[in-house]
Amino acid sequence: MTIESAEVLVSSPGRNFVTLRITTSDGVTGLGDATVNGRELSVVSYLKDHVVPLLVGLDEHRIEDTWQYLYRGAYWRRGPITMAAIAAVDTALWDIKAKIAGLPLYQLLGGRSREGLLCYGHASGADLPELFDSIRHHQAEGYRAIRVQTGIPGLPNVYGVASSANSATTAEGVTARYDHEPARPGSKPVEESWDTRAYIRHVPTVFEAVRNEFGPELPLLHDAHHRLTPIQAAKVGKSLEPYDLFWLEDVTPAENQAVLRRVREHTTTPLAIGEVFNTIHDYRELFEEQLIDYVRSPITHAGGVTGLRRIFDYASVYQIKSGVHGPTDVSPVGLAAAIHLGIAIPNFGIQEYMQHSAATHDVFQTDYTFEGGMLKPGEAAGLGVEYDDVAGAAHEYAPAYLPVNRLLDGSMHDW
Ligand code: CS2
Ligand code: MG
Repeated sequence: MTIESAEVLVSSPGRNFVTLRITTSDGVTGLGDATVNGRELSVVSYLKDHVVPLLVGLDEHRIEDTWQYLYRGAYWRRGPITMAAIAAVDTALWDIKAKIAGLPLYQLLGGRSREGLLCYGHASGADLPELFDSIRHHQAEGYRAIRVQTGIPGLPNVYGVASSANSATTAEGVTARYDHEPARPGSKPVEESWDTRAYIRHVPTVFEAVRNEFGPELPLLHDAHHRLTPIQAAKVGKSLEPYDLFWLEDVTPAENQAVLRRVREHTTTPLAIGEVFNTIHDYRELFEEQLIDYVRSPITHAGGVTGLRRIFDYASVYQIKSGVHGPTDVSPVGLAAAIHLGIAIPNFGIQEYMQHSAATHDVFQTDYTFEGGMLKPGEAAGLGVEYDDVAGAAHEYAPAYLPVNRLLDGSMHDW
């Protein structure tokens, strides 16, 4: 058997997704997620123009060799576009291999190491009453760990704060304050403003109020979203120690990882980094110097099952755990793959789970379940995801960009 064809499917049920579907000469199909939020068409072109022509005729069982062929053979290695394309091929081939074996993918990855994956959801609010309402809503949905993001006094709009304007009905038919979808339709990014000093003053007061309202047990997470200098990150981490966070995420931009030495010198708040990383090489310093506690890369952006499993094995040497990125811009295909990998690895930490909309689940039929605050893979052979072409075609692609971020004096800042 060989790879007979590969289709690049673009669909936008409320947000843009790129999906690769590989079909073998025996008619077995596999799916891979290739969605890079705001740069979807770049991956479409990379796949259509430079990957799909190379796949036809290859042995679909040679997953590792195909990964190496696409990584080393490209010459221009790494980066979000290349690695998302490789991820999609890799995930689709694992889907195919598991379907041919007649097993759910996790069985090919070592079988279950746990019953389910502890998840966290995104609670947010422009102010404390809205935030508390959102936390209660997520607890009512079963979440046992919750990310907390709020507005900042004096700033009009801030990353991570959902508005009731973008509420939607989830797959379970629950009308929810829909999780914050950062990509905004339009031909240019919207501009947001930022004031680090206001943020640093405000964020400890938020977690003090949340702990007073919800008690000391609830695992709380927070995303600083790349916006702090090392010493500002150290200050925030230290100021949050009394509130015992599960993790503080993306405290600084990812390029210079050595700066996290400064953060680690000042705070014991656990650190999570890596949702924008896409290869094992991005983590070397962070692992070997124990600069982080959780790895954020998702299947979709880190070279697929093959790429991410290698990263987790490396992390386990340093007692670092998984914290896979699971926003709505990782498609149900990417999420399903993360669930199959997460149920099998020894160093699972937590899985991010923003619920996809009902419209998204019209396109992607899945068999994973969310109950009791845990995601569990289904028992269907492969990933357990089917793509509905008719539903997919009903949602035309429209450009949508992540915002850009400027300081109050107009300087560009990290979003
Ligand atoms: C965020 C993401 O979920 C998170 O931790 O950092 O929502 C991120 O903003 C988006 O995935 C960007 O597309
Ligand atoms: Mg994040």
